[in-house]
Amino acid sequence: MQIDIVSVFPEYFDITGLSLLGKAQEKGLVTIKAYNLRDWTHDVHHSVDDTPVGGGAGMVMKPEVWAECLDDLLGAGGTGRAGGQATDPVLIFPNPSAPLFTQADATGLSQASRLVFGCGRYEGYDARIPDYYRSRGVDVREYSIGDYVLNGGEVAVSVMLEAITRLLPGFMGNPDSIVEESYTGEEPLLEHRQYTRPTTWRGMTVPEVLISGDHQRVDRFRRDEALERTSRIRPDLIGRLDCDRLDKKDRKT
Ligand code: 6GU
Repeated sequence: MQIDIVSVFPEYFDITGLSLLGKAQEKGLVTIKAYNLRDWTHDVHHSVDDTPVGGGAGMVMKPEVWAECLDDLLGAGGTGRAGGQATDPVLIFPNPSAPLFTQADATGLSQASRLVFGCGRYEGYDARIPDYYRSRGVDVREYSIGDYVLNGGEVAVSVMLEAITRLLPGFMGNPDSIVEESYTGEEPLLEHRQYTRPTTWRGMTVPEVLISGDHQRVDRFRRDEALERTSRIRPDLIGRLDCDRLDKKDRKT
């Protein structure tokens, strides 16, 4: 997978060289490049923003600079290839006013061969930028990562990047960690709580069923806990549960 990121603070993405994502790049699973949007400006001030048409506070990112940059990265007509690189780019803009980015989106995007992220700063970017590339047949997505406000898209892109790349085949040391989660991805339940040894610590014991060796009872206990915790902590997720997937014992809880 090839990932290009455009930002006025490309240094933000130096962190992608660390940890598991750094290893994945060494292994050749993914290539990440961060570009400075200001490299596509022509004026002495390298300006990327202007005041909002219609009035209001703050600044809005200009469409011309973004388009020069994205035409270069995506290939001039919008869709296509850049320098014979991977095809089928998905263009992603973080935007606090967009639909929420979910595990299902991460799973879908982990199948793409090329992602291009455009980080907006200030009050946002001109709405015609995503509209233009969409009209040229590019798969354009806009996502928010949660109901709070950040100063710009960089941290949101880091979050999406991590959620997507950890799903790449070969990324995880132990692929089972993803298999178990993809189940929770399909069925949006919070995970059961985890314990390790010692089974008694400072007078606190782990639930007895977990040391029983009875795998059926362990599975039942964990599923009950997942359902109970989800209804209490995230009742909004319970609403999204597929009733056909609940078994008779689930209904009793
Ligand atoms: Cl994607 N961008 C910004 N600036 N703030 C956010 C966000 C994105 N998602 C939540 N808050």
